[in-house]
Amino acid sequence: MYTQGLDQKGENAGRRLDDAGLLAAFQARIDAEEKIEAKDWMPDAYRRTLIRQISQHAHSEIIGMQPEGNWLTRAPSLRRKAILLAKVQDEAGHGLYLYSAAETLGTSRGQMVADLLSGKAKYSSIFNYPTLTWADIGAIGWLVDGAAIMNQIPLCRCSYGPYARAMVRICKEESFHQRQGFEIMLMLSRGSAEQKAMAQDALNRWWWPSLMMFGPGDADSKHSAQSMAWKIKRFSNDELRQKFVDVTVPQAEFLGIRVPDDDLKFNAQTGHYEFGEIDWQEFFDVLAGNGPCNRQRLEKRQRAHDDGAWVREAAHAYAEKHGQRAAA
Ligand code: FAQ
Repeated sequence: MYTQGLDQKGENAGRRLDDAGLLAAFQARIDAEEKIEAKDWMPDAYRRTLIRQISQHAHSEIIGMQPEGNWLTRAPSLRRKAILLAKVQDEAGHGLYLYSAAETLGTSRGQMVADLLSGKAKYSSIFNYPTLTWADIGAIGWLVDGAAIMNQIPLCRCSYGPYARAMVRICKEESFHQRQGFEIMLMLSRGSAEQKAMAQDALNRWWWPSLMMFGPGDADSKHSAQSMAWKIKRFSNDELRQKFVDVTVPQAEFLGIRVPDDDLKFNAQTGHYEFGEIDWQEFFDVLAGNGPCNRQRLEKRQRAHDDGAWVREAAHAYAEKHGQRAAA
């Protein structure tokens, strides 16, 4: 019997139970592929890891609306505009599911947003790059959503139930996003010489940052070993990056555009593409807040948060009024 409800807020103090025994029972559940649910006992470090990862994932979805939102008014047709609007709204929905999943672990949305705005919590490096042309919207759908799916399909089997379940719907929507991005790239690459050049330029600028989305190489990934033992992560950063390259290079060939990597080659013996060295200095610079758009993204998020203060106040007042009525 597991100790449900013992540790709902992550406060292990005061328990007169054998930690080693609890930890062993917890790991046995993980090893048996049982889902851990919100009220189950869990080690504080497991809880903290999930809050970190899920909240950063939520922040990525929310900040990720900005580079695409930038093109809503400039989409080349009404059809494209409607599709892009739906996609950007999906990303907002993903952010909200994920904040809710993180809240089941005892944190609050207010705290998570405060950590984002203060710069304490990260969001995906990819969203610190600018969207300069319409082809960038195609490249984001194709590459960024493509990388997101590669990373997130295994998260549907994550050991923490609320996160795993949220990922199922998110992955379905991301698949639609990836298709719409690829379709934009297909139209451009079958279009005029200028359109094809635009598609190539977008691939040139988004390829390497997309590979960085998977995180540092395995040797530098400080959380991977523990997260894999807890079955939060099912594959390492490098394994997922390799899968992404293997799937995406033939797609670029189909589009007739060139992956910007002189070292890229197919190894018939391993069945995998070998690719060049990632510029890790660029990755760590972006993480440190020095990417092309870091400041702009956070400033815009802060402004939106300030502008929305009246909505939060009204929602609180409404909830309070109804709470009082229910109590009366
Ligand atoms: N950017 O030890 P690891 C999307 C940090 S959603 C920024 O390997 P971990 C949808 C990492 O947090 C995209 N930071 O860490 C969409 C840690 O720092 P910390 C987001 C990164 O957690 C599409 C440190 O480096 N997806 O695109 C990055 O085991 C289109 C050490 O790294 C998710 O969040 C990075 N790229 O593995 C929306 C998926 N990589 O926290 C709009 C869930 C690493 O100690 C438009 N997350 N870091 O300060 C994950 O799977 C994992 O958290 C990883 C990192 C794989 C991202």
